[in-house]
Amino acid sequence: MRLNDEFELREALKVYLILGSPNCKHRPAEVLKAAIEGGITFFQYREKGIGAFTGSKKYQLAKELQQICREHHIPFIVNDDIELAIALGADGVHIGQEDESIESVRKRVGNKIIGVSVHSFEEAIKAIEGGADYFGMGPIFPTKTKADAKTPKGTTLIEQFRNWGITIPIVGIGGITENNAGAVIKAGADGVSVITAISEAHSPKEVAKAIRKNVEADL
Ligand code: FQP
Ligand code: MG
Repeated sequence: MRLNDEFELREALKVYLILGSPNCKHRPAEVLKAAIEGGITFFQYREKGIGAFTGSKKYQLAKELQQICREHHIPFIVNDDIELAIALGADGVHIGQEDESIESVRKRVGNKIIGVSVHSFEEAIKAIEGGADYFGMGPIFPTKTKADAKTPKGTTLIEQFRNWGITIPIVGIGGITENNAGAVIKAGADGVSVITAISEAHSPKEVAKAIRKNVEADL
């Protein structure tokens, strides 16, 4: 799947689930399947945190989740691990400011989707010049998922980017739930990215459904 057409990518980013084995109380494959039933539109495999798989366990889980995404036509993105993304033939990668440079990643992945975490105007300009396909912006709200997360900044920067005429697809991330997803979309984001609200939900399907509904309502 190649989604480099900007309109298609923007559409696909509406409800972006991220997870890896440390985020899931139940089998990650089951959480992903339920979330797909509920209406998620994009997926990132992020195997990070306490007890995170490495090596062949990481590869096997990635492959299993990729297969599920394929069956349901959900783009499959790999966080940080460019080598894994290439080995699997993933649809794209997500990189942050502390990861490999966009230019170098672009050379390695060709026309795969490249998402970049952005926290300022300067980072945004550099990322656009480097050929980023979309931005992940946050943390919008407080989060416990990422130990090294920055201070939550709300939706102000997303609003400012849109006022400055930055049109690149944006997803908000960090502490997003069905109750605040709409505000992120109203600020100018094309989608919301969610880990805990879905991965730790009693019913990932119902939460995914509620988030999708609220995003659509405010788009
Ligand atoms: N936005 C997104 C996305 N995905 C992410 N993984 C991040 C932001 C955070 O490198 P980074 O990226 O700052 O930290 P980590 O590698 O620990 O996730 F837009 F996809 F929602
Ligand atoms: Mg990263």
